This record gives sequence, structure tokens and C-alpha cells, in this order.
Amino acid sequence: MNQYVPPERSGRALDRILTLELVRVTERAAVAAARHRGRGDEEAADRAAVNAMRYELNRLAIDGTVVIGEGERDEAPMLYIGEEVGTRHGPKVDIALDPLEGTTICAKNLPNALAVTAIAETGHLLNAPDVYMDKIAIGPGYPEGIVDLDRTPTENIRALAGAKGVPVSEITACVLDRPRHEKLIAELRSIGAAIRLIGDGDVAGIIHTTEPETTGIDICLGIGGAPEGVLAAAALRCTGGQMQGRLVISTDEQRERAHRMGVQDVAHKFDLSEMARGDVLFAATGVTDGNLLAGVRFGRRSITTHTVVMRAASGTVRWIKAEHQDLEKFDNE
Ligand code: VTB
Repeated sequence: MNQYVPPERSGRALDRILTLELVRVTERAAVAAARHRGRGDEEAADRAAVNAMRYELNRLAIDGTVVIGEGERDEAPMLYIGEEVGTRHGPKVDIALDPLEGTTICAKNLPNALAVTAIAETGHLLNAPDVYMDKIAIGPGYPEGIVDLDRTPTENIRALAGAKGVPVSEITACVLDRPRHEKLIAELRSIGAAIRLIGDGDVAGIIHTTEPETTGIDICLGIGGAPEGVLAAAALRCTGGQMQGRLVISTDEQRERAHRMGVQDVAHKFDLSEMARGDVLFAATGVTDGNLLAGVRFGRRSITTHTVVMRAASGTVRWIKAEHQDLEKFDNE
């Protein structure tokens, strides 16, 4: 007879049922945001997603604390850092969320806006302040340490091309289209790499490195939001892949904020396991159409959503296409 191993000792501390429960959380946020798709109103889209995600999170049987959220308590009315969510009857967990990752892409109805949530055991997600983070990420299947934030973009791309067995010209790097990346973009182009310039949405960009055959993206690099970095790390923790991140601190106020959140060495280079450790659940639902996930479809009789949900302990990745029949219920329940 198999001996029962308590979850704490098996390294599978999160209830596996939560994995599927989490799908509702991102589904509902995505549907709410998608109603504002292409209407040019970023705030309305974000507000709708936040409300919907909070409603559904509070129905989960967890004793949860938001550690990556909509902002600090005084600036975000809902899903702020430190807010307690869930029914309070259940495992103590930390939550990272972005009800609408890519508010601008949603408002413009461009690709890859997502509703995203990750759950981890308490203390197992980096409590990143809302500052920038310099990031580098690649998908699974490469030797450990093949890329490194402390090497130049040229060195990293060459090493990756070597490991993949292709010329540099067959490597595509995903980079946020920002003036701060002018030098990075020029360097990548000078060595012949291709760049996928994205307007927003580097969580999706990093996840896209895990399926290069489908997305065409091999590596994601450059500076984006630190909270988005932790969310992306949670996803890579489930799928495999490598990632490093370093906070970009430019003022004393930011340094103090980082200290307050428990980051003592602000120049520290965080690796994947320092950003997301232990058992982690991650779910993302497409809001707008994207490379890996289709966006929400409003049909005559049902709403269709596409979600990917993953669990680090088992490495399971599930793609869930859901048809929600009862529109009224889905919106007003
Ligand atoms: C990125 C991007 C996000 O923030 O992390 C970005 O992926 C970083 O901030 O979708 P800037 O826009 O200031 O460059 C987002 O755009 C969302 O906030």
C-alpha cells in the first residue's frame, strides 16, 4: 500500500484542485476586459478586469495574500499588495496577478493581452516593487547558464544560436518597443538577429519563448516591469526555461520601496527560482488574439475563452478551451 505523504513533505503543497479552480479566475477577468477590447479606454478595461478577477478570487477556498498586484495600498483600491483574498478557509498562499496585462493592447485590440494569475506557497514569490526590471528569458531544453544578464546581448544571442544549432540570423528576440532599448535593438540588428518588437505585454513575450516553433520567439530581453517579471517567472517555473532579472533602481524612493518589500540588495541578479519557488500554479486567459492563446469570442449563444493553466510540481500544462453557455450567469453571478 502506498504510504500517504503529506503535501508539505512531498513538495506538492498546493491542492491540485486549485489548478482548475484558478482557470475561472482568469477566464472571468478576460471576458470582462474583452468587452472593452478595441474601445480606446484602457482604464475601463482594466477596472472591469480587476473587479471580475477579485470577485472570482474571493470564491476560491484559499487564505490568500496578494504580493504582486495592482499597486500599493494607497494607490490601488482593489487587489493591492497585501490585500487578503479567498474564502480564508484553505491553504495559506501568495498570489501574483495582473487582471489585464497589456491595457493598451486591449484598448487598441492588438495581439497578446492576457488575464494572468499565479499562486504559490506563502513566501515563495519575490515581492517585487513596481519598478523596472532588466530581464532575460529563454525556453526549456538549453544547457543551464547558456544566457546570462551579465553578458552582452551579442554574447547571449551567439550562445543561444550555437546551442540551438542555427545561425544568429535564425534567432528572433522579443523586445519591448521603447526608446530605452534603442542601443539594444541596434546591437541585435548589427549581429543579424531578428527582433519582434512589441508595444506591451512582456509576460506573453517571455511565455512565448517556451514554444518557439509556434511563436517564432527564441529569447526575450530588455527592461520591463518587475511585477510582470515575477509573473513570467511563475510561468517558466512550470514549463521549464531560464530567466534572470535585476531591478532597475534609479531613485532613493525606489530603493526604499524595494527595501520595504524585503529586497535588501537592489543590485541582486535574481534567477528563476528566486522569483518563483516551490509549487506554483499559473493561469493565463487570452483577452485579445495572441500567438499562443486566442482571445475571448462573444458568440450568439456562448462565450468562448482560451486558457493555459500549469502546475510546477507536476509540470502539467493544460490548454482549456471553455464555452460558457449562460451569458447572464457568467456576467452577473
Ligand atoms: C512592460 C509591459 C507591460 O509595462 O512590462 C511595461 O510588458 C513596462 O513599463 O505590458 P513601460 O510601459 O513604462 O515601458 C506594461 O506595459 C504594462 O504595464
